[in-house]
Amino acid sequence: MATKTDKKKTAGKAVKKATTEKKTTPKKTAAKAKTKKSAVVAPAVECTKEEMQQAILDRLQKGLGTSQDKANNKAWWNATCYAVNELVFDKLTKTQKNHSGHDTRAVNYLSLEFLMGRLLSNNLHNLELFSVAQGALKALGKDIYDICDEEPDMALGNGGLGRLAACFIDSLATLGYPAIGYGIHYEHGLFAQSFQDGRQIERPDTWREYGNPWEICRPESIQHVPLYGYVETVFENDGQSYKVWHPGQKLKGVPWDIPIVGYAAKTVNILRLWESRADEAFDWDVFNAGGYVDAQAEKSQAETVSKVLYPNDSTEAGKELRLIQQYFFCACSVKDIIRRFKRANTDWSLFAKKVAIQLNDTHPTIAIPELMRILVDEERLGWDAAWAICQETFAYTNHTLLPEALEQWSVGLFEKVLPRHLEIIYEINSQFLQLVEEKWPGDDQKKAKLSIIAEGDVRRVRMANLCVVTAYKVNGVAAVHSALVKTDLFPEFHQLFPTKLVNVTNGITPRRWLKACNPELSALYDETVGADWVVNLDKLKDALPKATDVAFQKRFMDIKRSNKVELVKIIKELTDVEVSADAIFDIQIKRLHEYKRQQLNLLHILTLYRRLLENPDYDMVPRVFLFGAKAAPGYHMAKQIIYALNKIADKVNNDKRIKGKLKVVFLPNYRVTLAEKMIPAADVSEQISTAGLEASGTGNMKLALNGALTVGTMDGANIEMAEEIGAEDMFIFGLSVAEVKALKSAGYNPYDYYYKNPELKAVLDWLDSDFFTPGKPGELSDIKRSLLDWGDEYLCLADYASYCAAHQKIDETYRDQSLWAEKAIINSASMGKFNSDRSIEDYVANIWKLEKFPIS
Ligand code: NBG
Repeated sequence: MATKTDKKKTAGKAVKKATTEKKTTPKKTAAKAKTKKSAVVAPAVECTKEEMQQAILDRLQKGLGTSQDKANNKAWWNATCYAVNELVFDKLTKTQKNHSGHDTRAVNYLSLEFLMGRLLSNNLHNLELFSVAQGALKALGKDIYDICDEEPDMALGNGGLGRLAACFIDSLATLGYPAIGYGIHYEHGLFAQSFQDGRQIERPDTWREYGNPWEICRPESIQHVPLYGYVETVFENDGQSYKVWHPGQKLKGVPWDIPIVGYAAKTVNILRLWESRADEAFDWDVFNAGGYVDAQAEKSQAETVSKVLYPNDSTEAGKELRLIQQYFFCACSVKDIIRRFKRANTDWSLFAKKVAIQLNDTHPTIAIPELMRILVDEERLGWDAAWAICQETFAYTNHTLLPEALEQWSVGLFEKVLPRHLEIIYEINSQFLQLVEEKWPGDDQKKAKLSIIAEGDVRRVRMANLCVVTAYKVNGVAAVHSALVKTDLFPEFHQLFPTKLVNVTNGITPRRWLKACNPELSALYDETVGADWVVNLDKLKDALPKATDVAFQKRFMDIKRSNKVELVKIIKELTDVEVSADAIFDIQIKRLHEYKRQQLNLLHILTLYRRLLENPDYDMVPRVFLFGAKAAPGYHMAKQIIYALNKIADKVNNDKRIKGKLKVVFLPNYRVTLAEKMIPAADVSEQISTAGLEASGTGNMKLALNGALTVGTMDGANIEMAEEIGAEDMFIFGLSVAEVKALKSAGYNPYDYYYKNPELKAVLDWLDSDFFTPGKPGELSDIKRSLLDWGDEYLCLADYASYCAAHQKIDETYRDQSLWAEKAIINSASMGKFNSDRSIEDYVANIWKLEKFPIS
């Protein structure tokens, strides 16, 4: 039998090479939890343990050509996935038939990122077959958690934006809405992270190196994508003209479908991911006439287009490829949408009634001129009719106010890659500027500011402006963010289109972020409020009266503790650091970015460390600071912060003088699967962005739902969380959005804080020494410089004192275990609003106007 050897081998490897995909499932916790059948929904799929067992064995033998005694865990995982697929595909076919039979209106969610994580456990939970599969595998001598641990994460996204897309498609399917997610079938998702002497090392992610059992290739729906070339104006006999784009190159888009199983499996939608290949139908004559680039280079470029997910905050390099990637994706998706529309319709005036296209950030903006191009040049609809369709079809979600994240492409690049699209954008812009002229006659400044084309040394296409001009609705992702979109980002657009800008507060799927990742708490809620909280998260409120019930508090905190014990093991395996489950687990998990202020957390850690060194008896509840974050490979300061935290961790964790009161752990290769282990074990959730800069945050919701208390600024969704929970049950600190603005406009000088606060000065000066980097003084000085000489753009020093005070309060509160438990329960039970089902219902009511079509 391969089991034991397999386990040992993997565990051995893991200690040596801390960052390989790890066995991270909290087995004991999960096994202890009773997986109760939902009381309100009938079993989604009929399948007995024996049938499941047989299906797995069949797949093992007939599908994978191996046998029970030879198969390793990877094969068992594959066989289990295929067995589950048989049930899923049946529902998928029924759903698709149902939707096309009714010619339903559907939303097409266009996103360059889908951060799906693992699918097996999620699909089993949504089919309500987790315990059936668990039993079946057990009977075959296998532990379901070991088997689930074989699955590589589908990490086709960077962070919150991609994970939001994944939560949304889960909710759309759960609610029974016709929807299709469109994305890219990246060969390599977000890089795998490891640390070498504390520094981040990136390795390619290989999620589908040995195939992916969840995906189905659909060669019958291949699309062809033109690029480069030139545009010809053709005149007809009646003097009318039309445009023909003669491309210099063509790509082929191959679709891979991944079934998205809604909870209780009433609907199985699809996520369609496009893979790029060289197009054999390439027009060599035209190409030769244009004579642009070397043919070989083009072939390999064709395959490069879907090769890698671009990390956020990347540099200039790869701009052309990134633009091509976006266009490739949009062209395939728009053509596919049209193909589906044409299956049942011939009348273009029905298009916007059948089709809603949601643009997830500006990344898929080129879908707008692409639809215009098809309607005007190919369908010959006439500009006005085509434009009317576009304006009724597209909606756009803005996810950030950070100027560097609002995409702009140089006109020159556009002209080279997408000459016809540039013409179309010019025409859209010229008509739009007439509107601006009508509203603000003679105001050239307004025109310059609102124009889709930014003038300057290098003229640029502003993708966000193109979105706002076109879309029928534009939404921000939390109330404060949407308000700032109106007042700060697009104030003139708001004047021009007063009903266009709206808010849809983000949410998270309770299926993955409570039911699957925290089985014990899930079971406690089943028992306390009824099992339908999974589809109606507001139900958790019924547990609020129990917040002061001592017996309930004990159960709630026992679960927290057992989750912490599991995380302690994972920490040991991944980093070899020993931590105690009695300490406060204080967790910051999110992309590494200066506006998210991991460096503020760092300053506070140094503050505690100094206090402990000055007085080893310093009275504090032992604290473990845990981090998980990837830095964009080209983002120097983010990488420095990782390095500094790792160096500080080395020192702190090995300093006997502080008697284990402080530990710092940076877990490598943060990803959905690791989040699923860290979140249930968190006591404190760090949501400490500079007010006004975190559009929403969604980790904040996941952590609170699992009973962590938030230390946070009044930013993003924290504000709405405070409304739901009550600010007194969170640790709110720091400047508000208004105060940030006031301080910045009054002229912020970080030195004022440095000289006035001796503790702050001491920890900053510490970074100049070689205390954390023996023999290499100055290695961490960049961080100090960025916080002083370079202006501390994100106001860490201004918020430092109040952040430390909030942490002091955390320490005091935690000493009263009953009070802490009460607050933890209140936090968790108040998260009903932040359910992605609610977000989707908001989108449906205010933007998409869909009808539900679950399979009966
Ligand atoms: C991110 C924001 C988060 C937000 C997610 C999802 C981008 C560009 N934006 O605050 O930073 O929660 O989007 O809306 O990744």
